[in-house]
Amino acid sequence: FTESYMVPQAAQKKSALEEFRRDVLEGLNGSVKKLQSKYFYDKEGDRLFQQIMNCPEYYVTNCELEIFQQQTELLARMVIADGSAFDLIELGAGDATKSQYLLQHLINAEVPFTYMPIDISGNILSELEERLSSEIPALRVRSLEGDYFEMLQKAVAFTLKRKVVLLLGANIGNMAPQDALEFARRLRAGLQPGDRVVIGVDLKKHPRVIREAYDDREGITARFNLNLLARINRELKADFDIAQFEHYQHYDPDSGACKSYLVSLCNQVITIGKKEIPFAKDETIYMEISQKYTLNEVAMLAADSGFIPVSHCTDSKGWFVDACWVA
Ligand code: AVJ
Repeated sequence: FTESYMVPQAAQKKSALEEFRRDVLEGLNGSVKKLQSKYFYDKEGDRLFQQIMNCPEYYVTNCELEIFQQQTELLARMVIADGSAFDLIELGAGDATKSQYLLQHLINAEVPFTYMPIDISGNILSELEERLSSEIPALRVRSLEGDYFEMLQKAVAFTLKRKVVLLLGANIGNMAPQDALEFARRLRAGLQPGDRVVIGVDLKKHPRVIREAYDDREGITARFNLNLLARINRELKADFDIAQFEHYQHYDPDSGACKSYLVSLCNQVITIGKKEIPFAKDETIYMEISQKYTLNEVAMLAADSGFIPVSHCTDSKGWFVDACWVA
């Protein structure tokens, strides 16, 4: 039942490394230094993110998990809509822990559909395929490894049915609001009227709760951020002294921007391959945004990108929302 579309591995690895190098050098050469959070997830980064999800302060995953465990029926109704035939595409499926509740529910209800998980990690996809074929053997799976939009295009070309796109895990939060809007517009452009999106968004709440979720007492989030420097050292032949950088977290309740930085603890010059990058004491590297929204702002994002918000479910604390939009 399982088919995959994958790019030959060696070619893919080389160009990925070149792109990594370009992005890192470009990000560190500007007047304001920054790195891209999509590069957090190497093997060690995956492991540290697992640990973050187990931190008492990091509520995000548990909130959305609660929604998928306790409001599966409602989610299923979002997907089934008018009952017309559909296929289910998940952007950034990862290990699909949350969506698996929905998949199982739909299979139990004998709803016919193909599940198309899209992820940039081929490793994660093969593990997912294996697990799903043993845990939900009746599920048709067609996984797609690569960039969201490239693979979305492929997924859309595979099927004439109505499309339902899952974008869970507050992944949209890793884009600044303007980028999120552009992303949502591009997503809309790849869909037809009647297609749907189910999108997970972390909501504004007490600012301390948010800041502490990204600044846990055990320092795992700090290690998660610093790990990107270690990855740059290893993969791009650089010489960051990890002990000379410190994690700093900021949450601005007005804008809803939760941002993480690394701060240089001294004047230092870092070498990346043949390039030198000077850091002043107290200079920062902007690492990641985890943008928070109100329910109203989520509805506005839908409208501004050409979707109609149809329904949503929040967890029992009202901290997280899975919203359903129709194209
Ligand atoms: C994977 C985007 C959901 O922003 O909450 C967690 C990543 N970074 N702690 C988030 C993250 C630091 C996470 N998402």
